[in-house]
Amino acid sequence: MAPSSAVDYGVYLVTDSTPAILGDKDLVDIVRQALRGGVTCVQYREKLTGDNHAAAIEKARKLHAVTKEAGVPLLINDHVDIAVEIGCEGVHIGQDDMGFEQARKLLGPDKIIGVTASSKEEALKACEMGADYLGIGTVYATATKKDTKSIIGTSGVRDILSAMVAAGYGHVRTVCIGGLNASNTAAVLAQSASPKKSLDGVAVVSAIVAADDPAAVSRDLLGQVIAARIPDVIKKVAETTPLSHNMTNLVVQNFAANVALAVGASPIMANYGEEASDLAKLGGALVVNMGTVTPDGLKNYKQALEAYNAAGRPVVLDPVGAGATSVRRDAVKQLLAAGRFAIIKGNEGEIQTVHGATIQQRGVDSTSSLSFDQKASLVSALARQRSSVVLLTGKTDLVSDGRRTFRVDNGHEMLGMITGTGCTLGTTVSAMAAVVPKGGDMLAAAVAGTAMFGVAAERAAGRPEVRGPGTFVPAFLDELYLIRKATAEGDLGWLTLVNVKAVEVSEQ
Ligand code: 3NM
Repeated sequence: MAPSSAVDYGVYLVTDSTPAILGDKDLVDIVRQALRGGVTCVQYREKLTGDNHAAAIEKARKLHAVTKEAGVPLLINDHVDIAVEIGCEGVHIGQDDMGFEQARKLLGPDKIIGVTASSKEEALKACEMGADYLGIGTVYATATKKDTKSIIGTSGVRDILSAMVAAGYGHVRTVCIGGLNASNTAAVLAQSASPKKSLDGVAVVSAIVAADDPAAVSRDLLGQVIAARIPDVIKKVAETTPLSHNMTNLVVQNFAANVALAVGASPIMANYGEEASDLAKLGGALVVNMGTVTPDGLKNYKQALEAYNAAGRPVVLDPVGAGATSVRRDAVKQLLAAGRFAIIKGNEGEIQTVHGATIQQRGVDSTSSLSFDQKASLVSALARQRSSVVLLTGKTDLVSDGRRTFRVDNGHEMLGMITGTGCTLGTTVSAMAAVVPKGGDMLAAAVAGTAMFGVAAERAAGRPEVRGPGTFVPAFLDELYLIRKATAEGDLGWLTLVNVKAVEVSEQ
């Protein structure tokens, strides 16, 4: 299980075993379905009456077996003793429950302790004590919990987030709770974001537990949560101008450098591996694009990959034409053996090749033989195989980290009429990868870059002066720049064009 700093609080399921919500369904089965849909954190919440203590421990153990298999933390509401007994990942305590310090003493330093907060004062007190995350609420009145302290709405959440930043607790994770569901999550996340801090996710009870299809609702929520992370990634690129080190092919060097500048990164097109150890220390990211691979080039890529891995900085692999020749197939094998890639980006044939299939690509063109479901399974399988985020480009782009898989339906056919758009998407994504903090969400960075790129293409193609590929290129650069600038200034209107959804992946 990941350390507590790497927990994803995006879609946080809180259980409820009361007949009004659970009905006659089996809680473990509901949680299993929710995990399949993409729930990222589970809290077991049970009112103990005195004679159901043993049954609650038994249920907690069963839930823990299911969450462990999914690689998701299980937290216990209130009952620290149950968390200690079953050895799960932590607890959630209210302001009135067992004191924080006592809980920390019983659980030890590595377990997660979350605290409920409904005011700035409560939030800051919990942060001061060392809470790993806050459950902020109640956002909206809810039939699930009638004894809530105060209904604070999204403006109340925003005030708490601002107060946390002002007090130096901007790093403490947060979810909000109360009346959240698939129809209001995107709006709540957008409205509650303060200029310097957004929520990490939403905590829901009835929206999932009482749903006819808990997996489908969880997937819907997951798509909204990941989409809500897009502006923060782009804003951070705009604010920090990260280095995008491109070892790329002869065809796209100039275009890739211009795209890097437009999205707010600082490009360096350095193909000499010897330079990488110095460049890797500058807080950026590397793109290895093997579009015009040579024996010398391959040696340089490997040297740079090792330097960036050693510095703990992300590397994007763009295995251009991987399935076109035996030389390229071998180059992919050598690169995969030489180090770790944070993101692997390619078209269908390239991703199939990286996954180990022997297919014949016609040059750098994409083959197209897989169904949508097969592509979703492929990206998820390769992501797990390589512990990377995998981005498969096409009319619909697919992005996966092996547990969460998304489709991005943005872009325009004009992108296929000019050279280097696939390569420059790699550059864009590298800029986004460069701003992901340790333990942060690399998948959200890849989704952010992909969505920004696709929306810029749509807006460029729609401009009156764009009459074909020649006029598209400058308009596209302008739109990347304009989206970056608007996002940095807090103007997020373009997000209405973003089309990102979580998808179901069948085991194949
Ligand atoms: N805690 P639903 S509100 C468990 O405000 C809980 O602290 C709350 O249920 C708080 O998602 C709540 O069904 C119930 O609205 C939320």
